[in-house]
Amino acid sequence: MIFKKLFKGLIKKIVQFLNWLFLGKSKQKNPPPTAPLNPQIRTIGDRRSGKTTYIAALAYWPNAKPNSPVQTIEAIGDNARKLMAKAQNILEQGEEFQATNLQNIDEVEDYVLQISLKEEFTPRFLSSNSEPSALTITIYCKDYSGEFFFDLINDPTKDILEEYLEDCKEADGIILLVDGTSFLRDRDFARGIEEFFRRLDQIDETGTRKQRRVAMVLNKCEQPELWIQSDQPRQLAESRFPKLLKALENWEERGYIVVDYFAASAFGMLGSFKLEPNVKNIQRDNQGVKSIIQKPKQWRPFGLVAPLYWLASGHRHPQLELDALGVSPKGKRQR
Ligand SMILES: Nc1nc2c(ncn2[C@@H]2O[C@H](COP(=O)(O)OP(=O)(O)OP(=O)(O)O)[C@@H](O)[C@H]2O)c(=O)[nH]1
Ligand SMILES: [Mg+2]
Repeated sequence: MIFKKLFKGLIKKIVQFLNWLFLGKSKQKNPPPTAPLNPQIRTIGDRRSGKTTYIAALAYWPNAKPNSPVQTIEAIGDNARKLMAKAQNILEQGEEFQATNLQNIDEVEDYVLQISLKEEFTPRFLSSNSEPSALTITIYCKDYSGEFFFDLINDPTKDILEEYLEDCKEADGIILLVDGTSFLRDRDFARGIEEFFRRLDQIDETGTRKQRRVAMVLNKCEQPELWIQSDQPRQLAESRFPKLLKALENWEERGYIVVDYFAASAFGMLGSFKLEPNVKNIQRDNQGVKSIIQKPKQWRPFGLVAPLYWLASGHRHPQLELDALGVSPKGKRQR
């Protein structure tokens, strides 16, 4: 018994040490963060891309794996707690959220979430001292209506868009959430993102510029055609949304944004060896797929934290992404 405990303790220390060592040295696209880990984030994306569900699933964080790098996700304040309750009362009952309305910017829901990583998964360069210590990231996140993005594409002169764009000016990071099955909309999305950054750039010109991080998140990656490539999010984005990717990378080349790619599913997979999507698809068209959870008791989202970690720190967290992916339906070990 005592040996078993000692052995477990030793293994934990080794994992801690390796993470501390290697997470600090993993290949990174961006320089280390200088800002505190409390970014202002806006979620944009087409109607039905899954923005509200994504934030709700994060706030609720059901059935976390015991070996996940994430210790806890805490919903802070009334808004986030109400959303968490909705995740329980709506999503977990096998229903879906109503579409979010385009409204006056002051009425847009603003959620605060506190994400804590376990000490052994906190990279050395983010520890405040030389000892490993647990990391907490506080996210301030606004859930825009997809109508905002739709109008940027189809009705860009609408007055209310200017309010939203002014509000985006405050953002440190942007989640561009894309329903991975809606690839027929690639051209439209590229136009929308072009319009978005062109106008944001004009607004920025009048004040101080900041280089924002943009996480393009391919959502609904439990769908088999996406799941098989979800360990390579950039390639997935390039093969499905080449025009959107090019538009993003053009802005990146101009030094205006830093972009990176992620794969996620708010509903996740079922099973532990032979995995299958934990969803019932209720509608499919060129706008993407509408689904509900198939087995709510086994609801476990994947890939939701990795983009937020990157937005906050500027570094990818390999284990948060591994945690997301596990084993593919083909039994292929990911990454
Ligand atoms: N398959 C699948 N469906 C999802 C996922 N996340 C959300 N959905 C479904 O996608 C549809 C739209 O979800 P919402 O969260 O309301 O999307 P939204 O982007 O907030 O939509 P708007 O408020 O209209 O902009 C619903 O049918 C959800 O149940 C996911 O990870 N996988
Ligand atoms: Mg919504």
